[in-house]
Amino acid sequence: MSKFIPRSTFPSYNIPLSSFKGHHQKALSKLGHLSPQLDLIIEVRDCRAPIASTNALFDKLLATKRKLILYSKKDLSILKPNLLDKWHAFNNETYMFIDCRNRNDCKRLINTIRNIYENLESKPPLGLRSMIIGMPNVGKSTLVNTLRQVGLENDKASISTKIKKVAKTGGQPGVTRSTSEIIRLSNDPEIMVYDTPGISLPTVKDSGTMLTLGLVGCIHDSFIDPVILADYLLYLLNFQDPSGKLYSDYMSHPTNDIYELMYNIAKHRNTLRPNGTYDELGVATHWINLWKQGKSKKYRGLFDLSAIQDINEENWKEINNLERERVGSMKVHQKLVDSFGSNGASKTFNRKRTAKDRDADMKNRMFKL
Ligand SMILES: Nc1nc2c(ncn2[C@@H]2O[C@H](COP(=O)(O)OP(=O)(O)OP(=O)(O)O)[C@@H](O)[C@H]2O)c(=O)[nH]1
Ligand SMILES: [Mg+2]
Repeated sequence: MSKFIPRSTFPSYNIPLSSFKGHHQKALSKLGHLSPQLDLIIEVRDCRAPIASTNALFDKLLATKRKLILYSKKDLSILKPNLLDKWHAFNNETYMFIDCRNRNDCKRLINTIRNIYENLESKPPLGLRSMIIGMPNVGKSTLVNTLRQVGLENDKASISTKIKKVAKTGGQPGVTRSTSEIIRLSNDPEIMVYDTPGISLPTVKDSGTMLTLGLVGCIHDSFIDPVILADYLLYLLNFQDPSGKLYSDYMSHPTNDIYELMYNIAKHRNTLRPNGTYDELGVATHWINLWKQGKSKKYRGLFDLSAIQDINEENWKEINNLERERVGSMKVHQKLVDSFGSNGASKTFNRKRTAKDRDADMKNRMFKL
């Protein structure tokens, strides 16, 4: 048998490149308005798509803020941490790898935020205010709930009452529709956070990026034809491992033909019709969901082509710069510049003191006297 050669390119299908909605625009404006009052921005990205789930609009809007980057869903990913070390060392950026549902990861994160607070030059009297931002469905609300559970668990005031989940979560993008009220994560020191709706890009750069976002659930299931998405998944898997081992449950040899794979999946699941046909959409969706939801440990994946190719820091920086340039020429960006200036609303790294802060300052001073 001749040696199997995986496809080196994927056809550029005519799929929509935008899933930008009214509530995304609204959330962006809210972000701009709240930004001067924030000490810390927590940006969540999906670590199965570290590049595609980065939203360059945030960089444009929050350029001057202190930022902590989180790569979520680490339990579903095979991304090598040393690749991120390599990329982020370039800009001296702080990042963490987390599972948003894992209490130990959230304890680590709360401690990191506490350290940031302790190292602030002038400590805000009303505690540290942060905001969790990111693309849709990356795990922001799940993170708020777990952080609250671990941040308040030893707190005397809340020890007798059950700490309830405050943010609604769900398997599809767009569960959170508006920016939350401020939520308390810890009392000593006071750490507060805003949960925000996931914000997409007005348009993504190419169909490959859109397909990657589809595979990690950042865009809604109904957006892309499941057979195209299933085929893109097969293309990426063959790229990572041309032996066919990643779908050896269904067939004994590797293939570039999604219909051959789907036929074998249907056969394996006993859903072939007597005439040899099968429900294409159903089988494609089943195949995608195995990976998207990480049905078992063997389905841990990585769906960003550049991350699979292990690109170096120079290339990563170039991709980011090109993306910032592309986003900078968009109408949505122009609107933000008109409202908040070219560096976003914040001219300072630290947050502005509000009337409430000044009031608290005054009380503290009087207390000392
Ligand atoms: N396996 C795994 N699942 C996660 C993780 N974080 C979140 N999830 C799941 O991902 C789904 C989306 O989580 P949400 O917290 O609703 O995501 P979100 O970012 O708030 O989404 P939007 O509000 O739509 O922007 C839920 O089904 C969570 O259970 C994680 O670290 N690992
Ligand atoms: Mg949410």
